[in-house]
Amino acid sequence: MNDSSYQAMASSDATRQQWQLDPAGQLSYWPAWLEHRAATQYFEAFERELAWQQRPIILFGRQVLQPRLTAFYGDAGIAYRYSGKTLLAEGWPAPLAAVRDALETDLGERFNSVLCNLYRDGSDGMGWHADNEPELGNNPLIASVSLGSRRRFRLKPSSGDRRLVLDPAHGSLIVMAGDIQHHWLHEVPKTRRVVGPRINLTFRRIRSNTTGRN
Ligand SMILES: O=C(O)CCC(=O)C(=O)O
Ligand SMILES: [Mn+2]
Repeated sequence: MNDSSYQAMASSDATRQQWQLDPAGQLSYWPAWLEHRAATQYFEAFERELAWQQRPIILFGRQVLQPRLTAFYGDAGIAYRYSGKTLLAEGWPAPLAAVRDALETDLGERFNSVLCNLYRDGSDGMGWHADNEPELGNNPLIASVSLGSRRRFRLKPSSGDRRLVLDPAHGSLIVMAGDIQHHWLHEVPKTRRVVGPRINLTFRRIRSNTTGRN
């Protein structure tokens, strides 16, 4: 991680780096969570098989298309609401279920849904936001798997101009946990660099109760 001089690393070993963030929240990064060959096979399967769509969102009161493709999967009946739309999950394609199972084993957490993003090139991106939809509960644990080209992943405190910067590797895993979504925003900025496609999978647990209770 660049630009982290102000931010002490809580621990680091051969497989994982971990930060206890100030003001709050935990960030962990496994640079090689998946073996390179397995990561490439997953990338190819997901690029080919997932039901990618460019969806409309409301931005500053106007409807525009998201600058990336997305797909949503999960346990049948799980609903995810954003920007006035509801996506309904209809089950898990086998390779996505395999990644979910490996995450559940490694992290000791359960995930009932995954939001998939395909950044086709440098003109695709995702603006500053927090994963704070009420149906995720108060302090969600988000497991984010990156495949394909490296893109910048930046975090900043909700107030202030500091930045934490990661360039998540092919087959890497980022976990955001604790109260990070209350205090930090994250983004994948667009870039003028020539970059190939990147797939990111954010595994989440949506609570059936959508009033914000855990
Ligand atoms: O592509 C990424 O690394 C981030 C994706 C993300 O923040 C999200 O899906 O909410
Ligand atoms: Mn996010």
